[in-house]
Amino acid sequence: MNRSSQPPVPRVTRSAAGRLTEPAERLDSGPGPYGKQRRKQTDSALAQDLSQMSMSGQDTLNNSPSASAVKSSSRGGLASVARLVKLGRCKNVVVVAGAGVSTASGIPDFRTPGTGLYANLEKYNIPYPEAIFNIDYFSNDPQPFFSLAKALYPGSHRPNYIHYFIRMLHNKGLLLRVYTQNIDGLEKLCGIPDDKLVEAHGSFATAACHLCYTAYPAEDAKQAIMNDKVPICTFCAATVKPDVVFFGEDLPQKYFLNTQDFPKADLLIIMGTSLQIEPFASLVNTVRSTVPRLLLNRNAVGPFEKVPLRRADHMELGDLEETVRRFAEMLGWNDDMEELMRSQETLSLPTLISSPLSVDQTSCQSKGAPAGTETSRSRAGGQRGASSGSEETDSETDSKSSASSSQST
Ligand code: CNA
Repeated sequence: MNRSSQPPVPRVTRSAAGRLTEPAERLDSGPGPYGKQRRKQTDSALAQDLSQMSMSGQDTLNNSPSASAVKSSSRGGLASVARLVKLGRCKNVVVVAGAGVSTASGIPDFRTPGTGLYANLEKYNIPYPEAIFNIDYFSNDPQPFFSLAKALYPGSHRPNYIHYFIRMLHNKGLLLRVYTQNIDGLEKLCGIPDDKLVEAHGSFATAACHLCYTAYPAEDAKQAIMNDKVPICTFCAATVKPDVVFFGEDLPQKYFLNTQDFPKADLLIIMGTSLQIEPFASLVNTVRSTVPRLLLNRNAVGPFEKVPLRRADHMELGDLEETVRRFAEMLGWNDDMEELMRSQETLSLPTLISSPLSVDQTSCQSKGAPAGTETSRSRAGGQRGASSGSEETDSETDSKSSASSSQST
């Protein structure tokens, strides 16, 4: 494909640290993928990050950041935010969601010790956790990702209370947008309309050749993957992949709504995410400093690991579903939630896979251009630039986000 003829489009890629392309280095760094040396690097990177971000004269490094942050967590923060909502002060709520939102639906997250996918890698036979979303690794061996895809494909899981709470924010006219890193489609399934939803890491709703990007019927890709077959592009014979965004691939154009939404937000709710993946980790810093940020998670993450918290920051640590139920109660939404869930759960939920394209089942849609692919993508190692105007952080597994004004590869 001749990329130079394409008009410049802004790009942000899902983080793909240099280290991701060097699994050997990871494996060398200790006994197994999470060896001691690597752990140490992480801690020092985090410490450096914290020292760079800390306010002058304030020592953030004397204590473990998480422990300190927990101490400074505003007890009653949930009630304070509920009060603001009830006073009508939060009418443009932005939600940032991660895998912890769906654990109550029976889908494991990545990083929870014991149950997270990263703790169960033997199932996927991969050398290091992020290989499962590494496009080069996929190119050589798609099976690990396809095994995971079989578990995540929409259809076998139902939205839970937390998804419906986000939907209720919409029903109440308060939701500006939900930015989810999840690929399970449960936000859509619980009835959050498309225009309120940014599935930043893509979804299984469409599929395309991972090499030439030619669209492929999503239902056919699903059938193949569920039957342990590899869907093949008949145009170039490479492997077809659901349009889930891998490391180094561009996020959907819809993601750029964040540049309008975050400055406009009057409440940011961050739920069920470790904020380890860029650009999300930095995105939460792009609301105005006076805007309340509410973290609902099992543990402190991202900027909430740093003390002191912003004055408008609140976090409520614990089981997410339990916390969200309490939040709904404080808001006086119990009855509405019950009714919404009852009405939705009795509906037969629609399928999330788009209808097969009208082409031969085994062939790609057309020769040449990647028609119909929602996500324009680049390979790892493409041009990197500044993230979307936010503070930059460096995380253990993932590198900075990148945006550029032109296609570069
Ligand atoms: P992560 O790194 O696994 O972090 C999840 C966070 O949620 C952790 O901080 C957990 O402590 C917290 N958490 C999990 N369960 C609960 C609970 N019941 N109550 C409170 N807190 C809880 O996942 P992220 O979303 O931060 O990472 C982004 C990745 C994960 C995205 O690229 C996703 O594609 C990917 N992922 C998605 C799914 C899904 O679609 N359901 C599942 C697994 C991984």
